[in-house]
Amino acid sequence: MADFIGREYIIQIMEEQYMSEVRIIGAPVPNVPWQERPENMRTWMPVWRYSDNPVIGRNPAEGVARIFNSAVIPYEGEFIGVFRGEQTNGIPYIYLGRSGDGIHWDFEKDKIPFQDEAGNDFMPLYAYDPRLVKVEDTYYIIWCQDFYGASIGVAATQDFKTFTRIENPFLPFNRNAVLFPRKVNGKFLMLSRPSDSGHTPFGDIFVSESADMVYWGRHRHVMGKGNEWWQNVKIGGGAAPIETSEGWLLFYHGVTGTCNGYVYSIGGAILDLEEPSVVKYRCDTFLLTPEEWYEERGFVPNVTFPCATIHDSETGKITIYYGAADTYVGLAFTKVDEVVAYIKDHSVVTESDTETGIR
Ligand code: BMA
Repeated sequence: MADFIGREYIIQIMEEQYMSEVRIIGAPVPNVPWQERPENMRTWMPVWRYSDNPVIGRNPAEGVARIFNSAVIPYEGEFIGVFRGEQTNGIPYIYLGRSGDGIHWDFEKDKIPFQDEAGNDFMPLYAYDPRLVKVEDTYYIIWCQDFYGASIGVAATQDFKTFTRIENPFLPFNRNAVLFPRKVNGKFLMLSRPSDSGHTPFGDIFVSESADMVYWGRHRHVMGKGNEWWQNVKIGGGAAPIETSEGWLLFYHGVTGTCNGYVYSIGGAILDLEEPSVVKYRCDTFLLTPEEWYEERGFVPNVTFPCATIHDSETGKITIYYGAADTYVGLAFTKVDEVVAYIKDHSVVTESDTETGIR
């Protein structure tokens, strides 16, 4: 409760100081990777790409053919990340990477060595699409793995040396789990996307809560696939939600189907701070869709898949890390006030977005 009053107070101070500007609530990250919006940008979107994309190319490490759909976080003044590395045998695994600037990355040679709580090796058969979120003093890695079918795996670390697997939060089939970066009303919150055993042709985002990261319940529907064509097949959580004075800013992926397969775009929504199953605003246009060669051409063409952001509360700068064409990692940039204004201007919410999501 003290924490909550503290936050209200911080938001109030921020609003007084910056009037109606939208503020990120969180730590400053003055070295957030950044490039200003290009003057000759051909779209009217509030998100623009890094001119030197992709930042991670093919064959980035020994035995790893491609790195994509990966998550990064500030750490000890620099950056650290968990990377989906597609090994040369085709099986995806998670590798640790470090970077001084958030753009150039060095990867550890070996997969992250997960152990169980007794200290025994406890490696998943495969692991993909990791997210990395700090809650209080612990870093959590959340990914998709086999649990008699595609499901969610979780591990905790405090030093990035030992990584302890904790109980799988949900039954199969499930993917795209994303932890919130702080407890809400004293509970951990996790988004997930229940699915099936294949390349699921459906899927809505739900939120579940837990007092201890082991037992999960109070499941609520957050939002379904949209009526808009770019997200009319399925959606899935992307980067960990960013706390702002307007609500939780969520970058997620939306999928449409074509005669040549799925197309993955990046969308944006703002969830209520205290009851995140309620969608306050949801952008009816994509924020970024495959357009560049590294998004359109690769192992799976036409995929932009956000898994993390780095953001600076002082300046409102947000850097989005996204997988491109299941082959590369790209960066895209936005400012919190610009992207929130755009989402609000283009917001279309349905009844299932705005209800608390229990039936
Ligand atoms: C999804 C996941 C993602 C991948 C996407 C496009 O089902 O497997 O890892 O980026 O398909 O292939």
